[in-house]
Amino acid sequence: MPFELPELDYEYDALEPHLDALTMEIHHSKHHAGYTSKLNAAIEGTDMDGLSIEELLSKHSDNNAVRNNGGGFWNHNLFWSIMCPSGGGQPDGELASAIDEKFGSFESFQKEFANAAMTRFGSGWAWLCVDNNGGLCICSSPNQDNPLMDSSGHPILGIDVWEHAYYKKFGPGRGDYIASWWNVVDWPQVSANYHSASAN
Ligand code: MN3
Repeated sequence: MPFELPELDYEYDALEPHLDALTMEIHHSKHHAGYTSKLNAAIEGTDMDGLSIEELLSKHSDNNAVRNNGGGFWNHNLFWSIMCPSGGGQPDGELASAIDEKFGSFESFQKEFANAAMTRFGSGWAWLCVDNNGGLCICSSPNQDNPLMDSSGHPILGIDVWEHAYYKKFGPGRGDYIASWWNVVDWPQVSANYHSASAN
């Protein structure tokens, strides 16, 4: 079965005014669709056909087409799923406790995460991950790489800092984009990701 571009759970304009509809539409229907079809083309007829996306990323990231397009496929799947129109605020429950324990406070976590996103030179992503010891960690990756590729952690939250994610609305203002993006983060979904990643 080829990989399929996921439907969004909300309309392209649903994250306005924080993320603009045109960027959302192009990002999903062109960029994410492109990674998806190129991933399918890269594995069709090879012995990689039939592997899960996680298996492809952890075992076949030495294949550049799989690395770039499989990474793009997985990363954007996460990205859409951790945003929602009623997002923002702060997490609660065990994720909130884990953030406080690791980073001191939610504000300190936000600062460190935004710094990882700001200092990623060129195109890439910043991540909040569950590491191999079950703790939280922040990191960033170039291009469409992610921590599944070197098995260093499992992302539960990620922000796309490619210019295609923000340039139409924010121009070169990556910091303004990051500040706006916090308003659409779906913390209940991030908490669910935290629990499933911690259970592994
Ligand atoms: Mn993108």
